[in-house]
Amino acid sequence: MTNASKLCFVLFLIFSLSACHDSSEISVSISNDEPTAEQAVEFVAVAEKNLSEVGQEAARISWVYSNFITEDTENLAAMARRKFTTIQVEMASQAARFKDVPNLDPDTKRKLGMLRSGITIPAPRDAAKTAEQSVIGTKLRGMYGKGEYCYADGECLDLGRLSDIIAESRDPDDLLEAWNGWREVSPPMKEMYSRQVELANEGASELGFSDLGTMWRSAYDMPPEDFPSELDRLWGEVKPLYDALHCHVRAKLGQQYGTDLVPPDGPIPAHLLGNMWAQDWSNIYPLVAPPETVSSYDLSAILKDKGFDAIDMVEAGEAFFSSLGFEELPDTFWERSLFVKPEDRDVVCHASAWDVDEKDDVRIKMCIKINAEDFNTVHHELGHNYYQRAYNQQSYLHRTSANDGFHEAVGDTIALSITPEYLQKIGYLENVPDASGDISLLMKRALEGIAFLPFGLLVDQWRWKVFAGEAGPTAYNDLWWELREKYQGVKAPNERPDDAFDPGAKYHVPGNTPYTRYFLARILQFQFHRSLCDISGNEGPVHRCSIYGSQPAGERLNAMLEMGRSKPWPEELEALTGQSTMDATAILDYFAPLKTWLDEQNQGRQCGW
Ligand code: X8Z
Ligand code: ZN
Repeated sequence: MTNASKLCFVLFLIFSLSACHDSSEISVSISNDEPTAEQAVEFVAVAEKNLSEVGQEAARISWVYSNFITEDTENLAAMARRKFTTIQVEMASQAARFKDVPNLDPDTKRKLGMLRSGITIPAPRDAAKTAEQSVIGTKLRGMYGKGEYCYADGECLDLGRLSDIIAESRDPDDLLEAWNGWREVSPPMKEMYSRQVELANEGASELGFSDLGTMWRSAYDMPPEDFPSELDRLWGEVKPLYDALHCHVRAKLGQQYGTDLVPPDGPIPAHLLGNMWAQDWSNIYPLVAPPETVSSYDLSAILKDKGFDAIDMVEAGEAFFSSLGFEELPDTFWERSLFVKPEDRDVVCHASAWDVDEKDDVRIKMCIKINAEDFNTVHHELGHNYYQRAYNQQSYLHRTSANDGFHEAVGDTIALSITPEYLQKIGYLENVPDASGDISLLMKRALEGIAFLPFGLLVDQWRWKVFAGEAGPTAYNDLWWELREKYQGVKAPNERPDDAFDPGAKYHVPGNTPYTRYFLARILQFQFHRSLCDISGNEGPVHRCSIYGSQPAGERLNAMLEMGRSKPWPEELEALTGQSTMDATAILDYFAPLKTWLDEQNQGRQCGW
């Protein structure tokens, strides 16, 4: 199973299993003699067939649970998760038997590796422990989905409404209450989370990995011990740009809120950056914007003025992919997706994309708000769906992305093409801003993409240390803030309570979704964009390029998407970009004019924290 390489779009897969399979039915009979290469091929085929069947049932159960969180659906989801994990672990253990068989063909060898290491949350083979782990995993997800904070006047707000306050309010007290309020959801998760870590580590160890972190790092077509230095290399390349943005933003926040609250030489309090996790700063654009140019525009306002609803937003996304030559989404996508938060029940609102039948029953699940941020997220989710449909001819283990960062990067690549020229072409904008508006445009993009980079990195830096046993439950929160300060230069706005479990207030921690993929995606999306712009014949600056309507770009993108995971990711990257390594120069070149502007602004300021 390739869960480690799949993503929140297939989080559901770890939830279920059809009741009609038990591990004896899916084993290939092997004698006690040394297994042969032929048996390995046969084993992989049977494992793929069964995991695929089971996965499809899994998808349906998890879909219902995520769209309708009740005691009963939670129970069903936990049962399904237990059965599915059991099969995954069984397949992984059997795969280990074949790994040193002589004369294995490279593809089978690679698939055996995927079976062995591709479980996002392995369980110990002890049935009671598997059951315990499944209940914990399901409960944690539900606790996050149902989370809300009740104000003294009795009004209770969910994450969406609390996030609106963080995005819009400029009153530090209101910001602080919303920020703290959401973090009351997670302390009850801490004990369960730590037990989950114990169990998953035991499962990883039974499969031959030192801990779950090593298992996660094994999914990148390179030795797991080399992966962290690859991340350090990329982070080292982009850090100067992040530091310049941080310095400017901190100075502007100091002007807005006063230097008592925002000291000019220290980390920025995390509640002032316009996002619940300070991972995307676009909502504070008005506070940090370059002096207004006549040519600036506000996409959120445009969408609202045009009277857009959630479906209009998704249709706009589909139209973009259609312009590249991708087939329209099937009717079932429109019938079965969740676009709007239901009033009458608890759902998991965190946006996700689903591939229920591994063919064309693709869907998104999202509580869409009419603003620019969600316009981007719609494109992000659709990127997953188009990828899923493109690789549906591949065999089961190859029906995922080249590495998990690729899956996250596709829709984000398309979102870079939402330029003023594009908005004018489709009738959203009357006049295209001249070049004097470029710094504004780049600032908006940087508040989203550059601000995200250290957060994208640190979530798993935290988890890897936790999985490695370097921090136990009493040290979880301190380690979290140590890393947030180290990488992001942000700090908790107040002393954290003893029972705080702030990592649990981020979806991917209770949801157990690996996070490094989003860091990789930020690097890759600019590499993809640069290449697709070249292919589309763009001659201007890359930040003004939109590949909208370019069939050659669409064909080249599709050629990579269709490959799924059939080749090591460097080969697939090369097929699209001509480069076989992840390369931060694309993102740095894209933002070069902004970097020059930021350096000018920062003259005389003390940067760093
Ligand atoms: O979780 C997501 C997507 C679904 S795969 C909405 N993202 C990360 C997050 O929200 O934290 C996209 C950006 C990073
Ligand atoms: Zn995603």
